[in-house]
Amino acid sequence: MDQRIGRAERHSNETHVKVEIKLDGKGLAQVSTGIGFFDHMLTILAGHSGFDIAVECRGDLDVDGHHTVEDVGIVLGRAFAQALGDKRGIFRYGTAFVPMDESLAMVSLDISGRPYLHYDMPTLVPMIGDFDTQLAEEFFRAFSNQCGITLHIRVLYGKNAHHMLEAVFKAFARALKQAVALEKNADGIPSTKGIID
Ligand SMILES: [Mn+2]
Repeated sequence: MDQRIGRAERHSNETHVKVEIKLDGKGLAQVSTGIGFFDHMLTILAGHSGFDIAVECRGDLDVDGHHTVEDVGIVLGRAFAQALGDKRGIFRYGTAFVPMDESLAMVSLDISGRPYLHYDMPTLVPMIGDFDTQLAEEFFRAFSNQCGITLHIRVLYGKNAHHMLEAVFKAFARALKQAVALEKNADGIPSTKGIID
């Protein structure tokens, strides 16, 4: 089987983003977005999915982090879709509950071809370091829109915002890992329609 690798870049007046993702990797991350906590989350995404992820973003952080986080989600989603190709042989669904200390996150997703985001999160403190906590939702929406995944995210409970978002990114990584895994003896498209697009 060909290597499942995706590459995408996007240049606008607000950001310059370059992404490479290798699904059957070692969980290696090479990320640089200019936002420390966001780099931490992308590193976690790589480490817990087993994907090798390289992200380079130069964004207009003099405005705020919004364009940077959203546009990384867009480009990562495009690269992920490219790496998946026609989705032949994949498990398609993934669900993970991940605790982090007092917090518990659940992510359930379907690589369905249909973008959808359900995001249910307690109110968080506004900032973690220089990361605006509202932007996590923007990241997941952008990713889901670009690669056509149905994505349900919920933090069941928690107190510390860093723990809650970290649990979400870990659960997202674990769920994605399950969903892209190749099923034994399955080389078809995992849909009774015969396509996922
Ligand atoms: Mn942490």
